[in-house]
Amino acid sequence: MTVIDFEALKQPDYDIQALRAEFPILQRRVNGQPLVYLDNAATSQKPLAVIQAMDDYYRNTNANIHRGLHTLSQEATDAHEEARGKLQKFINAASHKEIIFTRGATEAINLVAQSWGRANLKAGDQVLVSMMEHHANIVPWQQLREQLGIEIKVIPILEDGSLDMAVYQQLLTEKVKLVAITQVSNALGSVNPITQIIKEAHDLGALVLVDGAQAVPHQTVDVQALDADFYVFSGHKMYGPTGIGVLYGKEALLEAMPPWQGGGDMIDIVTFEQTTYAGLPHKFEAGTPAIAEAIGLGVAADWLLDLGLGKLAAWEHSLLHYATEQMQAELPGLRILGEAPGKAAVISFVLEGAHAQDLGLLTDQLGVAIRTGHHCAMPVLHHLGVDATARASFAAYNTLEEVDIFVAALKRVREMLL
Ligand code: C6P
Repeated sequence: MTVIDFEALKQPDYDIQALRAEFPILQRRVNGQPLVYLDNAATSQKPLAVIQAMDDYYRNTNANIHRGLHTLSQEATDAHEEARGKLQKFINAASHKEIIFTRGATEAINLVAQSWGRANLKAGDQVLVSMMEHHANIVPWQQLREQLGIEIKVIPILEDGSLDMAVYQQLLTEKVKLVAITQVSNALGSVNPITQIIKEAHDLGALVLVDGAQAVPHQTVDVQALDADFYVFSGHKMYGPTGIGVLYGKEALLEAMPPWQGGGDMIDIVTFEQTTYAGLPHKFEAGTPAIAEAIGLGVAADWLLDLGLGKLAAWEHSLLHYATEQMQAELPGLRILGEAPGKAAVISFVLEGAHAQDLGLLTDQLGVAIRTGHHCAMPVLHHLGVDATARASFAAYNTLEEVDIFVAALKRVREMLL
């Protein structure tokens, strides 16, 4: 078991009360109790910087982009493209052309499946996914399987929830054209050795799509250092707004891919006979985009970089270790799913005799927000023999006191239910 340094646990390396003050929602009460928000893997709360940037955009700039010469349209276009530059910096992409705005990680994966997949895969080609994927990184490949007759192979996990790298290496044959894999599991917290995964796939000529939805809020991501071919994430899990996310793709790959959706903004010239398309990144951004959301996400990316992801992650790990220890000490019949070394600050658990749904409902009565259910990762839960878990997931603004409230709430609920 992990040895805990309680001195190191006491304080994060930043002023957490000042940080909490940046999140208005943390002041509210839920069911008469102060809110303890531990559902950060589902969506994080938003700091004032993000809220104010979006409010300011609608108050002072709102216009459609790329369409008008008038001042507001110019300003909105500039702000939208500036946001793209911030996201480029956030993941260290080589060019702004490699940052495609999407509605989120889900849409980004669907884009790759339908554009790159349809253009490059044929019957019998294999896509490797892992047992711990979110449905967003399973279903689009199944749809492609129906359309093209490709095969999907699944990399299993070990008992502690880490990826079975030995089987990965066996599955990695020349039939594999794409490895589509999550960097961090939302259901188990496992952190996959993504650099090694990418290198080994590339050695055999396969491309790699990384689902970074649960990684970007908690660790620095450098897509060039990773050598990822595609990297996807959602804004709302990294302190940004909903409705916006990013598909990163290497420029040469994106350049060669056909557009996915057709419409305004993604074209060069349209006639009834023929249409030519805009260059990157606009080729993949049909229709009026989520302008305020892109601006908000740009601010969130800068906000995270300014704070320092390393410091935030160190504190989240302290919370993870403290919560794990407290839960193990206080809750007989506890089973934590996912205990891979170096896991992210996510605790998925079941309590003997208490249904996950009841845990979620009753802790909510005590002001504590956790997620219950299958977490859109049904295959891995079924593999581990459960239909549902309760899940607490931590963010930079959570405190040790909140962990205590959470564990006390679980204790009370357990007593009520048993
Ligand atoms: N996981 C959770 O509670 P969207 O919905 O497109 O923003 O993100 C989808 C997604 C993709 N991959 C991973 C690893 C994810 O965790 C998620 C979203 C949330 O765990 C909502 S189901």
